[in-house]
Amino acid sequence: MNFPKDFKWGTATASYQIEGAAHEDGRGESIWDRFSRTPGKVLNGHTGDVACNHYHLYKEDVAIMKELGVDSYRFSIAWPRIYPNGTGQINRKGLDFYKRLVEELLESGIEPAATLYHWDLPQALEDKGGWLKRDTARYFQDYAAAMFKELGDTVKQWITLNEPWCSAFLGYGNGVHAPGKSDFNSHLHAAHHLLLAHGLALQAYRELNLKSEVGITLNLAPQYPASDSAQDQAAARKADGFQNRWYLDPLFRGFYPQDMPEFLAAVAPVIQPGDFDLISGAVDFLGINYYSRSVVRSDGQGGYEALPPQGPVTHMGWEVYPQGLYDLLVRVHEDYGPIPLYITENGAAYPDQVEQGRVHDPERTAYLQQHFAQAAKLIEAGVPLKGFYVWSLLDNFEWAFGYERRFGIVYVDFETQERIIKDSGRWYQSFLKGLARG
Ligand code: JJW
Repeated sequence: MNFPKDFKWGTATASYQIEGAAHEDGRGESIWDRFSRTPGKVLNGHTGDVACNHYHLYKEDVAIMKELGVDSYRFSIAWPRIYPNGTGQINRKGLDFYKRLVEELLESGIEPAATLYHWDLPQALEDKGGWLKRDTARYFQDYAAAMFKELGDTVKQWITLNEPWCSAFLGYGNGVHAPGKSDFNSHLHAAHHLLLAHGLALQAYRELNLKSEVGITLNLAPQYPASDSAQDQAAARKADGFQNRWYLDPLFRGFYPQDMPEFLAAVAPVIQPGDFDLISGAVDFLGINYYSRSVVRSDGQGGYEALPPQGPVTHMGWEVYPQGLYDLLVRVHEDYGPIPLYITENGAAYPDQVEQGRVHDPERTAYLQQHFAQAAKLIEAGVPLKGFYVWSLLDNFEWAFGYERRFGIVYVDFETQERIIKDSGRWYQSFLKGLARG
């Protein structure tokens, strides 16, 4: 496999999934604190109260990354640590944690890449309507601007939002994620306000003339038709509109897809003049989280349904389909480029076990190796792919699945907080060692 010398290899995490210390140093309540305490919402009633205790063990975790040899670390900043009520005065103790983390990374020769919103909205803002309200986008702009000023170019890559489809649809459309609301039409209001929040943060970023890069991360999944019938092709096109184009089009073309009349009617009431100029402001890169694909067919009534997985699956039940990464990025490049692309998440959950102090996870190693190979193919094909972040550095709180789904290349014993580099982590380490680096 050949990669350019300046290709960025990293690992990724998110604040609520790893930090713990949920009540320390003035951190405010987030929607995930509230949601995880709501009976029946998270497997086994797990919460992020302790998680990987990364808030206290960050030096050990940075040392592990240094040992692995990664170039960059993608983490997220918890809004409720900075503004416990979402807005007002900065909580300095919360901010200091991220300053210490960034300093530790820089001293270890690892580039910090920070996501500003990875799903942990301050509960105080949710109490006022959360992402269903336009004001939340304004509060986000203030928070983002403060982080750009405080951390500036020490963070080499800024990511405004992680996976707005998940925040909007899972949070407000089907209720599987916090805040657990379920109304299809209003989830599109949430999506619009999230996109607007991105646009407003981008505007604040540009005013500061920083030298680092800014972008957004989307969870995209290619939607393949089950057959070449016109009905199945139309079904795949609809699924693609829902999952992918509803976010890509406003960001890169300045309006929502015109072939989705029901969606357009639902979102119309919250669109204001000028919104699309903000939303489609130029980004320096697009981050893509890729895990799997869908194969869809017509349901015979103008809608669509997904077929069961067509091959091997991970512990999430998601089909392992490396070719989908290639197809997806070629398509994004052709339809929305040219724009530098990063894979900001890719990885797999498998039910790992410790055996004599080791974790043998050949399936995860194979998953990563196959997806790295597709990344190499993409570069060969001329797609401007600039980096790849493995999800995740650590086993962590996998949202509605609690600690039951392990994505880490480093095992975490949640009783003792012991970390063990899995065989896949060792494989990544030797892969990185074998690269010709400048
Ligand atoms: C969809 C649930 C039916 C995370 C989903 C649930 C049922 C339509 C992994 N990415 O932990 C997608 N992850 O925090 C970000 N990606 O549907 C990072 N996507 O709805 C990782 C979960 C996910 C999902 C989870």
